[in-house]
Amino acid sequence: METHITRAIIDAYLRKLSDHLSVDVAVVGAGPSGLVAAGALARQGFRVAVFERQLAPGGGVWGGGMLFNEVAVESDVVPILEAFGIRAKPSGSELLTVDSVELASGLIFGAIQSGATVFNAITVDDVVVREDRVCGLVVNWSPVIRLQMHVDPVCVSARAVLDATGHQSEVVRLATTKGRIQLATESGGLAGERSMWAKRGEADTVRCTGRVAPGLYVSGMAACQVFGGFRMGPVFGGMLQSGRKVASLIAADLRAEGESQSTQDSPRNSAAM
Ligand code: 48F
Repeated sequence: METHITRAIIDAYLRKLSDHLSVDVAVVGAGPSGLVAAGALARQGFRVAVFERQLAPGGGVWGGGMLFNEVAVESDVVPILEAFGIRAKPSGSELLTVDSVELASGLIFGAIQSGATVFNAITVDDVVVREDRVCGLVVNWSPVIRLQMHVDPVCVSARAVLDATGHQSEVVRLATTKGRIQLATESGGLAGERSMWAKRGEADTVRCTGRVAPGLYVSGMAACQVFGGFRMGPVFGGMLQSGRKVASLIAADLRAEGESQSTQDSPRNSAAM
């Protein structure tokens, strides 16, 4: 019995990992923006893997504001919440509140049910860059990195990489430092997140969301870090909208690439060559 349990787990995990060594979209960070993006892309039929450093996906959602486990959202994100089966309550102002445990667990469950695969306790440690395009990730077990064990990582290739790592924008940092990638920002580098201004921050999160280099996209607080947006604290509407926006940008880019690839591969073009 014990051997069967172990074999079942190992076989299932290795199958899952092996099925995601080459994906359409690799999402780094299972916070709110990454999970909404992962769910939306998976629903459209893209192969999506989410890599999350922590054991528990959910990012900064669980703790609400200062461990009061409720978060605020604007009413225009109710349709996004409803798509995940998450309920919002009136607050007595124009804002609604959501139980942060319901929000985190609902986003995780919804993303997975939509077809995204979440790999927890895995840290993205580096990027793979070819001809100035980010085309993959270097990953290792989080405990290996935390304990500074001298163990080489492995690689995953991706047509698009989404940095949804929150305030540190870790993937973009790696792309600029080790990958020597020039960013689509004014300076070519990170502009840096600005201090708290909830209303501006909410709008900035969505405005800053997008493609930052070939193959590399940013959402959520990582987008504010890269393009210099304000922070907003425990109000999450901008994060959810950011996830939805980046999913539609990535989907459009991948479809356009797919079409140009199939035009290049078409028999008519081959004959012309
Ligand atoms: O920070 P986080 O929740 O991302 P977000 O979508 O949302 C931000 C809000 O939670 C909050 C806020 C509210 O409005 O400002 O902060 O921008 O989640 C980021 C996730 O990325 C993981 C990290 O553990 C967290 O769960 N992460 C960060 N770096 C790495 C990583 C890495 N190198 N590899 C894997 N996961």
